[in-house]
Amino acid sequence: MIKLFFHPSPNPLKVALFLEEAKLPYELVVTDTRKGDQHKPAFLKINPNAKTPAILDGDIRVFDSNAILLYLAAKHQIFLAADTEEDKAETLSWLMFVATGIGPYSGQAVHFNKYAPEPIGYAINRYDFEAWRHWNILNEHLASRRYMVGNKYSIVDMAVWGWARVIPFVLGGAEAYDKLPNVKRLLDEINARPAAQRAEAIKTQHVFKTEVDEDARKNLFPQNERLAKK
Ligand SMILES: N[C@@H](CCC(=O)N[C@@H](CS)C(=O)NCC(=O)O)C(=O)O
Repeated sequence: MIKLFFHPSPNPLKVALFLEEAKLPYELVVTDTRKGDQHKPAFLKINPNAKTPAILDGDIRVFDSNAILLYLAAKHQIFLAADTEEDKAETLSWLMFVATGIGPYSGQAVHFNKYAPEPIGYAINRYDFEAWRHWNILNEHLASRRYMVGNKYSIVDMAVWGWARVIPFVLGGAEAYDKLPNVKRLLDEINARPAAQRAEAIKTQHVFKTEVDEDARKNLFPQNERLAKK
């Protein structure tokens, strides 16, 4: 059975959504990043990058959320919008766009707005600007199509969903959805799916640390150690 190493954050939720949609049996392994589970040697063998999500599929380990989506979709031939060469190219392009743009810029926007030890105007402006720029590109893309690729609900929509759920947290409040109506339409459609509701409910069925206290900051932001030594 697949083991899913999970924390209720945007990237792991994409994979939980896929597994729920595909009705693949899986065992959830709580990987509480606020408690430092991502740095444990046993987990680093599964994901040397010390982040969630990761999966074990038998003896095969896969890490990085969009790699997991592609691996599972290809293996089970499900939720791949890849009927044509053009759709395959679009699928890869948008999956990489989410992995290298939407995720990191949204994550850094949150970091500098909410978690940096001191406010740094330049960084706040840069990441807010880039996060908005990436989300606006998705909004524009979705203006003329129901789904991200090929008129089909696919892993690309699941990848977008993981982050679209937290847009208010990333872009400064729920009003951000008013400026991204096409992204919001896709989000609402996926949120209405029972699989999305089951994926969201995982956090209520397991215990995860909720406070970002000093210990959690040490686990999540190890770079701060270097500041302390200066
Ligand atoms: N590129 C990775 C990024 C994974 C990532 O940043 N995961 C976050 C949760 S969304 C995490 O585990 N953070 C804990 C940490 O940075 O220590 C992916 O898409 O899976």
